[in-house]
Parts: sequence; structure tokens; C-alpha cells
Amino acid sequence: MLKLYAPIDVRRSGFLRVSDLHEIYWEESGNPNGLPVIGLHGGPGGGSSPEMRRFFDPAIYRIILMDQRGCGKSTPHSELQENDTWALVNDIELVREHLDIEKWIVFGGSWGSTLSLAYAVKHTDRALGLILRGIFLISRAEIQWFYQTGASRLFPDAYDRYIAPIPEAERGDLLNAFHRRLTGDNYAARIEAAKAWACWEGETITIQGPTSRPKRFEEDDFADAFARIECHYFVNKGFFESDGWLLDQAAAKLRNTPGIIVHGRYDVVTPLSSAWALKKAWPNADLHIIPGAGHSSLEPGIVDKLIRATRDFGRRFG
Ligand code: STX
Repeated sequence: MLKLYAPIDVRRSGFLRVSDLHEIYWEESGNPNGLPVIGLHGGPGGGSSPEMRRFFDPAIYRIILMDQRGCGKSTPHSELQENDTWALVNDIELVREHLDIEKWIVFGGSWGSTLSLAYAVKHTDRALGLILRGIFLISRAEIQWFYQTGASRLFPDAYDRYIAPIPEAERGDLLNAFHRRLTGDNYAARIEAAKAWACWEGETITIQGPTSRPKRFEEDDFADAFARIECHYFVNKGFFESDGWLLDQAAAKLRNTPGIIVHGRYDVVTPLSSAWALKKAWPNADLHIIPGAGHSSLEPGIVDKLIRATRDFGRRFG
């Protein structure tokens, strides 16, 4: 099994003003004359992490990461105003132009896969190919599964901790119950809700479950941006016209765009059925189902297939 490439430092980075309100952090590492790739993080609201650089051979790739509006190093932190899918798609274009890149590989997992698809259907000629992990289409069924009932059957222990801040009377609609607290004036209630929301995802993200929750999911600032931004996007249905819109657009626009999809068989956050539907709508994509893996990009089987994917595209487009 292939492992992550060695950790590397950022070669240059900066902040790009994308609106009166928002500034976006971007960074570049790897080979300055290499094949450009944009890595899009999850959540939304998760921010980039240094591990994301390690999916790419730094001798071959010019690696660009950015923190989407309101999270990571981008400012203002946790801001929901002027924060929607199409603003982010536009920011990706602004970063591309700022760095004088003509076309690039688009790499994203989870919400990063959603955003990669949204970007590629709007700016098809800019995407050489897509490498996607943990497909998430923000359908009603996916939101219901993870935030209301479904994943609850597999993780009743973690689920009890998730719903703890919400009184019984409001548990019939958890998404809106959390939204009220995450956007309310009571800061203590907001942070309590944010941590419960974020930890639910942290405890269900790997095949190991609750015992392997990553540390940052319980940190105030991370949890606040992650929970507020995710919940804001999900109550707004991803800012897509309809439930099937992204799949239909992928079918219509990505016929000539190659894709590699990697998805864990036991992904409980974003179940495999969405990856399956996407593969059927987009014949130019290969789907790799990883046995013994959950949602996290760092599951060993997922790392292995993602690195094979970046090597494959490196040979094809480098
Ligand atoms: N959210 C799925 C998602 O995009 C429903 C996601 N889950 N965890 C992450 O992203 C991080 C690891 C980036 C925090």
C-alpha cells in the first residue's frame, strides 16, 4: 500500500481579497513549474490541513491549497454572510487567475468533492481532471441520513452525545434545532452546539469510530466555523437549484472530463450510494470502492488509491 509523501513546507502563500468582507488564504508548495492542482477541503468549514499537500509528488505537482470563506486562516472567521457555493466557485477562479494558472487538476474529498463538481460543471474547460473522495451531493437523503436518523443506528453511542444539547421537544428536526443555536445570540449555547455537531462527525469519520476522534473537532474555533458553516450550507441545500441538479449537470458537462472516485465501503458520513449514482451519471469516471475503510481521507486504503490516482494523472497530464 502506498503511503503519504513526506511532509513539505509552503513555498509561498498569501491572502486574496475576494469581496468587501472576505479574504481568502492560499498557499503553494511542490514544483513551481509542475502540473497545477487545486485541493479543496471538506466541511464546508473544515479548512485545509498540511496533510493535504502529501497526496501529491512534490517533484511533479504545483500544489495549491486555499481555505474557503470563513474557515482556516481565511477571514472573517466563521462568517456566514456572502458565504455560499457559488461565491466559493468564484473564489477558486480568482485564485487560479491570481496565480496565473490556465488549467489544473481538481482534488477534493467529501464537501471538497461537492465543490469540485460544482466548479467543474461551471468552468469545465479549466479542469483537466477530477480526483474525488467520499462523494457528497448534499441531497435531502444524505442530510437526513447523517444529521437525523440513519447513521444513528450504527453509532447510537456517539449519536447520544450529538443530540445532548437539543431538548427532546426539538429533536424531530435536528438540523434546524442546531441552526437556531449556531446562529443565535447565546455564545455559550452556540459553542456547546458546535462542539456536539463537530464531534459527531469526528467520531464517525474513520472505520475505528469514536475512539479515534481527531483532536481539532473539539477545539472551540475549529468547531464553531465547521458547525456554523456546514449547517448554513445544509439548511440552504448546498445552494443548488434542486436535489438532483449536480448529478444532472455532471452527466451533461463532464463527458470529456476524466475522473477518479475513491470511496470507503463503510463510509457512514457520506454513504457509498452517492458515489455509485455519480459513477453511473459520469461514465468517464472510475470508481474505486475501498474495503475496510470509512470516510476519512487518511484511511490507509484510501490514501493508497488517492496516491495512485495522483500518480496516474501526473503521468497523463504532467
Ligand atoms: N461533512 C463532510 C465533510 O466534508 C458533512 C467533512 N467531514 N470532515 C471533514 O470534512 C474534514 C476532515 C475536512 C474536517
